[in-house]
Amino acid sequence: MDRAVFVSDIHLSESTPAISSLFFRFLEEIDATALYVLGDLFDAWPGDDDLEDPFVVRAVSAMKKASLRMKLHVMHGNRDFLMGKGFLEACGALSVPDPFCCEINGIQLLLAHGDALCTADLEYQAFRRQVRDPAWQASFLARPLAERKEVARGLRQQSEMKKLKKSDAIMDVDESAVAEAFRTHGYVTMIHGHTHRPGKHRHQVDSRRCERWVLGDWHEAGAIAISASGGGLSFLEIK
Ligand code: LP5
Ligand code: MN
Repeated sequence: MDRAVFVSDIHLSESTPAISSLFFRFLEEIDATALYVLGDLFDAWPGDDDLEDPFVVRAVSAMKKASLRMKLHVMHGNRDFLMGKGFLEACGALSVPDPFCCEINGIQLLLAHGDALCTADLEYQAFRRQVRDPAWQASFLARPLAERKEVARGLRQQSEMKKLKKSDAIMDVDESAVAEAFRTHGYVTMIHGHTHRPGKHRHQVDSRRCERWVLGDWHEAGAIAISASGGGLSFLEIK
C-alpha cells in the first residue's frame, strides 16, 4: 500500500534555522513511499549555480538521503521557479509540472502550487508571466549569482510591502479559476499550497462535487501536511 505525503511552502532559508531543522528531521522520520513538495521548498532560489552554498549543500544532502527511502517529487513555487535539473538531480528528485495529475491508491489528485489560481491578483499575475518567460529567465540567469541574490532580496521586500496593501480575498485563490482547473483536468480532488491558509473546501463544479485541500506554510512550531493512503486524504500535523 502506497502512502504519499504532500507539503509546500517550507521556505528554507539560512535565516530560519528552526524551520530547516524541523524539515530535515521530517525528511528523516517520515513514513511514506512518496513525498511531493508542491512549491516553495526554498525562500528564494537564484539559480542552480547556488548548489555550492553551504546551506544549500545541507538541504540537498537531506533530500538525497530521503530519496533513498522514498520517491521525491518537486514542483516549482513562486519563490523557487528557477530550480533546474542540476538541483533536482543532486537531490534525486523528479520534477513535476504545475498543475500535475496523479493517482495514489486509486485516489485521483490534481496538484498545484496555487499561485496560478490567484487570478484576481493582476499585478502578481503580470509579474508571474514576465518571470516565467524562458527568454527572460535565460537573460536573468546570465547575470552574476551575487547580483541575482540581491535582486531576489529586493523582490522579496517589495512583495512583502505590496502584500500589506492587498486584501485577503485578492491573495486567495479565485473561485472561477478553481472551477476551471477542476473542469480542465476532470478530477474532483485538488491539493495546493501558496495561500498559507490550510483547510478543506468544497466546490460544486457543474454536476460534480469537488474538494480542495490546502497545505500550510512551515513555522518553527510546525506545519500542516497532507497524507494520501488507502484510507483517503487526511491532514498531518508536523511538530
Ligand atoms: O511569496 P509571497 O507569498 O510572499 O508573495 C507572493 C507574490 N510575490 C512573489 C514575489 C516573491 O516573493 C519574490 C521573488 C522570490 C525570489 C525569486 C528568486 C530569483 C529571482 C528571480 C527574479 C524574479 O511571488 C505576491 C502575491 C502573493 O504571493 C499572494 O499570492 O501577492 O505578489 C507580489 O507581491 C508581486 C507584486 O504585486 C508585483 C511585484 C512587481 C515587481 C516589479 C519588478 C519586475 C521586474 C522583475 C525583475 C528583476
Ligand atoms: Mn508560494
